[in-house]
Amino acid sequence: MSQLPINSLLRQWTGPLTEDLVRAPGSFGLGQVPTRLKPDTTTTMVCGFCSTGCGLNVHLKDGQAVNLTADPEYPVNLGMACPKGWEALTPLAAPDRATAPLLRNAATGTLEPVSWVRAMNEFVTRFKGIQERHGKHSIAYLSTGQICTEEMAFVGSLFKFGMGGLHADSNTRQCMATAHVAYKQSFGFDAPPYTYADFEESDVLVFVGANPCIAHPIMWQRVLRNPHRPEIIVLDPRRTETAMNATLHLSLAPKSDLTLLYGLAHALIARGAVKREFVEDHTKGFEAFAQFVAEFTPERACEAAKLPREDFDRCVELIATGKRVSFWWTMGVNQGHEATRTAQAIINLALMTGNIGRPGTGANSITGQCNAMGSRLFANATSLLGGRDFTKAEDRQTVAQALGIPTETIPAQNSWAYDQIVDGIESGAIKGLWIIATNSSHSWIHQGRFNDLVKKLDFLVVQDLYHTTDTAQRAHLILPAAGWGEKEGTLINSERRFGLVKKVLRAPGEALSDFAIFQLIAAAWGCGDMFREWRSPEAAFQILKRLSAGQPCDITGIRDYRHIDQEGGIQWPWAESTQAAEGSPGPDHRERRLFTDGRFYTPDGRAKFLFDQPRPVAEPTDAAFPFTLLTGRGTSAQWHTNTRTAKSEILRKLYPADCYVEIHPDDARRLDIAPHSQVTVSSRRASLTATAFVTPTVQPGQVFIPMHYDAVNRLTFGSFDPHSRQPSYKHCAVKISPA
Ligand SMILES: Nc1nc2c(c(=O)[nH]1)N[C@H]1C(S)=C(S)[C@@H](COP(=O)(O)OP(=O)(O)OC[C@H]3O[C@@H](n4cnc5c(=O)[nH]c(N)nc54)[C@H](O)[C@@H]3O)O[C@H]1N2
Ligand SMILES: Nc1nc2c(c(=O)[nH]1)N[C@H]1C(S)=C(S)[C@@H](COP(=O)(O)OP(=O)(O)OC[C@H]3O[C@@H](n4cnc5c(=O)[nH]c(N)nc54)[C@H](O)[C@@H]3O)O[C@H]1N2
Ligand code: SF4
Ligand SMILES: [Mo]
Repeated sequence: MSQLPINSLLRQWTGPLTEDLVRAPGSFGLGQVPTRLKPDTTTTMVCGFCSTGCGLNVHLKDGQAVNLTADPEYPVNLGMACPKGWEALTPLAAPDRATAPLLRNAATGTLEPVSWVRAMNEFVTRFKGIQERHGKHSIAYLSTGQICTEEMAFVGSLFKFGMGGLHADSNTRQCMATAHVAYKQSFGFDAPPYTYADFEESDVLVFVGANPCIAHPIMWQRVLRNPHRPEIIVLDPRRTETAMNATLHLSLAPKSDLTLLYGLAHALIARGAVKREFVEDHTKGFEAFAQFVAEFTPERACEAAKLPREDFDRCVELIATGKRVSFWWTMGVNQGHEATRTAQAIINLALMTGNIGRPGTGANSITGQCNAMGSRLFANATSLLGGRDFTKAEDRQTVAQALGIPTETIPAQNSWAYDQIVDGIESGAIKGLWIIATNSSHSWIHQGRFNDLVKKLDFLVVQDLYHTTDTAQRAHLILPAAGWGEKEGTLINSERRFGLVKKVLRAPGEALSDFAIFQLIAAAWGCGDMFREWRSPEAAFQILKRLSAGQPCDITGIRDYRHIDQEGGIQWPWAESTQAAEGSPGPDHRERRLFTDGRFYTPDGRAKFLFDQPRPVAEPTDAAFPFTLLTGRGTSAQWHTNTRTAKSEILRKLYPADCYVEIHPDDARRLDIAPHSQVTVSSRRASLTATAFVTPTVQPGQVFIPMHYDAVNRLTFGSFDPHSRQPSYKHCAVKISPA
């Protein structure tokens, strides 16, 4: 077993952290931890890019991965993988991997390699110093939906219970905060109800602000396996790859979703398409909702969304007559100024038509990062471990008991959200920041402001695979992390399935798994005792089980990692009582959906209809900035800020090297912009140069730039949904001209 015997290490740890201690065989790892696997074998693990969670067979030679193939048995991907999955091992071998801690030399300004002992001493002295000068809550961290669940829970617990911190958030805020809040308010818990089989069992699929052909290609493959000749409706301003494959594309005006969805509800009510029995037995607030949408006539909806009436009517007809209608949404919804209510407008449609809890139905938010779901439930950042609430005394007590720590160590206050932490840097409230597995300097909205503000920090620590990321280059201290495939743990995919990541490669140099880094920090900070039980990821998994007990995400019935392995992943919930009654999930319980009994997680068991008046966008277009800038995923070969995908020669061949902007032919003609010429795109904040891609996939008056090119967030405008505080990445005003 690749256990890290922190116990024995902590026993020895009476004085300062020494080099010998760090290097003691089998202590913190330092790349020496052997894999648990036989040296020449093939093993299955889940992909570490997107939330689909495909099973990959990794082939080892002499204990090191040499190749991988898509697993034909895994219930998620059934033998398929997208280019990123096929190339997943390549980015690990990149020459710019951080192989030792790097500390900025105050005199020369350069980053220089130091020992782990020096790095830890620096980490502790600087952060503690800041806390002493400015208060405990003057340090914060920003983490990720891209490390293992055990690691997220560890850092969240370490920071809040061990280091006395309060403000912690992650890039899940940029991505899934809206779905999290929408589900919690409507269903009583953050619970995406579906299983991937629903893609195959629907007769009508409605995709809102989602482009699965590019962003979730293997989910799209599952749609293609649907034998019911389904109707596919796509609501997206752009004629995306997904929209091109739809049977009905509603090319709505950007951010007109809420009015359009209320209009659809209005028309469905008028048509008598409401499933009265379901609504009466299992929901609350429908009458008020029906009254509210009375004024959202089809005429009003079509005018706001700039849609032909026939298309609107056809959409109503398909939803009304479909027997199994599923609704799917992604970032076109979550990243908006009224995102939570928009997500709930989708939930309302599913509830009122009784399309939930049955095969092929559901109000289904697709997650983004490989472990966005883990982050939502177990990160201990903005909600307390196990999907609980920091502000509830009872929840704090339960968690304290499960962890064997004093209840008083758990803050009774919620953390600031990402944008509030950034504002905190500006106001001087936040002086120290620790960034883990996210590249904020590229991905945060209105990037220029963020990058100016981080200069104000007394201490910035970045924990990443690479020392070259935009954010790492600004750090005072870089902690070199092992990546997917170099460590163990679980990821939770979009359909709530726990999957396993295994150590199939040795991390380069002195890079350590995030888990081992958190162990080191716990020990160096002087709170190692509190984390004695966190001696390995699998030991931490047993803690997570305890933390889930009695919650909707109860996983007490999952025995251990081997159990997850044997079952091809296990979806939550899987309680001990279920395991006792049913035996292991097996083929009968491989694909499970929630709410089959019509009971939701609210106190009265009813789902709620929630709604609000639509609001104008924060930065409308005008004469000076007449174009709407849309942003999102560009190709299936690019991952976010491209720190990983750009390392593969194969993937690099599958996307344009330089930033490009999609412009409608009418606009290009009017502005004298030739295809493939250079254009300047400016917002009130900054400008960038991009290659013009003249294409009718965008409507006149709109331009689209993929988020993978770092300049894009120089343009975006920092506005946020008031409920989820998720950034509105998909709307700001720009102008374009030939460069
Ligand atoms: N290849 C690849 N795959 C990925 C990722 C990646 O970086 N690369 N990232 C992963 C992550 S973390 C995420 S969150 C997902 C994102 O997955 P998606 O959300 O599917 O991808 P996006 O391209 O961000 O946005 C989807 C669509 O929203 C549309 N949109 C913009 N404004 C509006 C609007 O006002 N209304 C509506 N209805 N639609 C609008 C855009 O035109 C775009 O086509 O992808 C995941 N998968
Ligand atoms: N304009 C615009 N901006 C957007 C979006 C958009 O649609 N439009 N989408 C937003 C969304 S949905 C998301 S999710 C964010 C994503 O934004 P980011 O999270 O900033 O993007 P990534 O490139 O995935 O950054 C992850 C970082 O973690 C590192 N890393 C990978 N694995 C590990 C690991 O195991 N341990 C450690 N320590 N580090 C690791 C990688 O090298 C990389 O630097 O971008 C957001 N930004
Ligand atoms: S679809 Fe997502 S999980 Fe599957 S191989 Fe591609 S990136 Fe990996
Ligand atoms: Mo995301």
